Amino acid sequence: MDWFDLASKTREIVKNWGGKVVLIFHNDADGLASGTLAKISLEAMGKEPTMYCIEKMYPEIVEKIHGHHGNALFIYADIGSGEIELLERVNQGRVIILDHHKTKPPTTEKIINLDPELFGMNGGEDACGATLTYLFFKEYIPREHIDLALVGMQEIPGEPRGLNELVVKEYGKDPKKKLDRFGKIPKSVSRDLTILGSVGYYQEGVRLGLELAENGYTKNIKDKIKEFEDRRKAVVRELLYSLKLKETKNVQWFDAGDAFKGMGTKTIGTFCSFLVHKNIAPNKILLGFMNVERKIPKLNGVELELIGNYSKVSARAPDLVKARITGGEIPGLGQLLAKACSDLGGFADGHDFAASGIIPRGKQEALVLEIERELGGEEQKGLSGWIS
Ligand SMILES: [Mn+2]
Repeated sequence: MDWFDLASKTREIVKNWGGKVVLIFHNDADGLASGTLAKISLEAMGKEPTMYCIEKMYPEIVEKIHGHHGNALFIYADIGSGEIELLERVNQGRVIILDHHKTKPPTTEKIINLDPELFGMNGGEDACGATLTYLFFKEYIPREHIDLALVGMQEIPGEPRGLNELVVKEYGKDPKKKLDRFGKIPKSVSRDLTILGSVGYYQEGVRLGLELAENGYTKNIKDKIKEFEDRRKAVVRELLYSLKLKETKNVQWFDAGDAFKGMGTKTIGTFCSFLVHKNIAPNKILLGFMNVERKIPKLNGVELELIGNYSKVSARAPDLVKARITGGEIPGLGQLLAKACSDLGGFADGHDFAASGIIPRGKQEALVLEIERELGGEEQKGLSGWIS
């Protein structure tokens, strides 16, 4: 069955659903665009979705959402497709996934996975979450909100391809020009949504992001974007000034602790992406850690809080590490981190040159050792013997 056939069959399930509907979406620009498109559409269908905006698929959080809402219809937008097994374990209702990350086919018909990866497309190139959500709900979406798909696809580099290209054709105007509803080009709107949802995650940023995506800019939204970004930049300046990288044979790392407190965990990734182009060792994997806050920001759902204390880790590959990965000498960072994090009771995903994960707090140095072990079967020296 092709994507559009499954989408229209699945749309019938949503239309005819008599019970509760729960909408779970990611907190980056594509996630907020996807969440908004789904919310508008469900409301147009006469449904009132209970909404959760999450940064990662924390098993304990996903479990709680499903435990609380039981036999509801759960719609995942721009998140979820990487955790099919977790969803199979916790789901007691129906699940529909509109996501484009690496995935696998579900083994139960209670879960419908519309990830383009399962339809011969490349999720990292041919579609974004907002495009999938737009195409899925199209008949319920006001014509002008097609711009949210253009905003969502900004996370994918290069010219639009596959389903994204299809939506751009349907938009019918120059996709690089200012959008009527926003008065800005898609890239700028995407940047602003990222600041609201990711930097402002713990400070009502998600609510403001949804408001921006649905209704456009207000003075308050513009002020908040500036305030969040100014604060983030101040923290970055402070960190750059005080930063000392610890080093082992293949890894260089630092722990930002609570420096980014009040901001979402994407901030550590953004900081590492910036640092990787600075004067650091070109031949060692860069790892940055930060503390994860326990409380998940509340929209209209139940209170959610992480049970454990966690650290977020971001991994980046400087030039010589990229060469080692490309040459097949060492595995990609996504693979490396996924193994190391899961061995320590956490989880991770990502690409060859950039990846991120979650580990129980206190295991930061253990993670460095785990990576060293994976990379070379170094004899165990203990961390102190490696720090230079
Ligand atoms: Mn996305």
